[in-house]
Amino acid sequence: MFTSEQVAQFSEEGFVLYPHFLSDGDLGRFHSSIQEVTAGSTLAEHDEMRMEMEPQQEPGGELVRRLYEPCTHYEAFRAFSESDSLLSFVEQLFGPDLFFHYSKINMKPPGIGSPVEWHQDLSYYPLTNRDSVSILFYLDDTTIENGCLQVIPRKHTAPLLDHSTQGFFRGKVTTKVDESQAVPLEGAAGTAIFMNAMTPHSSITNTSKQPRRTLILSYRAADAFPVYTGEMTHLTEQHSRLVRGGLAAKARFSMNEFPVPLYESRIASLYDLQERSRQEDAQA
Ligand SMILES: O=C(O)CCC(=O)C(=O)O
Repeated sequence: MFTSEQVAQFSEEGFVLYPHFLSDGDLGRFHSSIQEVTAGSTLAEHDEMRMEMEPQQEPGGELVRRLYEPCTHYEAFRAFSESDSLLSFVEQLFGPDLFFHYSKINMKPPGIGSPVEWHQDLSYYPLTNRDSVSILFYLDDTTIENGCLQVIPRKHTAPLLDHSTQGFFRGKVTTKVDESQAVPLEGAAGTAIFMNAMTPHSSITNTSKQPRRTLILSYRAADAFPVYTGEMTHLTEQHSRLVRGGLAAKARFSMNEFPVPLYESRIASLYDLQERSRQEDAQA
């Protein structure tokens, strides 16, 4: 369980890092499941509903960028996402009534792994309040060199940073980010990072020879309801489900207004949207 200092850190800083959250057994099960699910997939031939490949490789290349929704599709991950031990941590942050929201595995393979630009998760799926957490579980030893998460503390209670240009959502912060405030979060395999969905974060390309796989799960308080169901945004709701406690009879509002993500066109993922946005920046 979290100590009271850790709960206070989450509330004040917008994140808390918890070493050795996963056991060696958890890591072994997750690594085997990933191996099984990705075996035989190539850039030219893979299941687009279940995974996204690194685009900068030969058609026969096997480097996977992301696995979509492991906690819905694969038993080892689903069981973990609904486990009492994990949900008890989330309950310490948001109370007894909890929704699972979504999951993914970002693979960041050695030498190529795509960067993730500065963004706040709630910009993708506005909710009636900020009681939403993204939990990153490092599945490999993770350092600055292989692209650890970096966060900007104490921004999760401020208004959302701008993620748009010309009225359209770009999936990344579009104003200047003061990177001198960034905190890199290195950790051994098994480390968990609990991050408020309003905390700005990013990670750089993996230029090292070491993999950097990260399992990401998102949960929210049952009374944090989606406020916008436009194209793309409603997709983040597809797998949401009550995992602890009861349904909320009232939506709780903690903000008077919040920007909604208006998409210029359909996108495959955050990576795809951020890449398009980088190309537009380069042309400007
Ligand atoms: O993989 C990472 O380093 C960060 C991932 C992330 O922020 C996201 O997928 O929304």
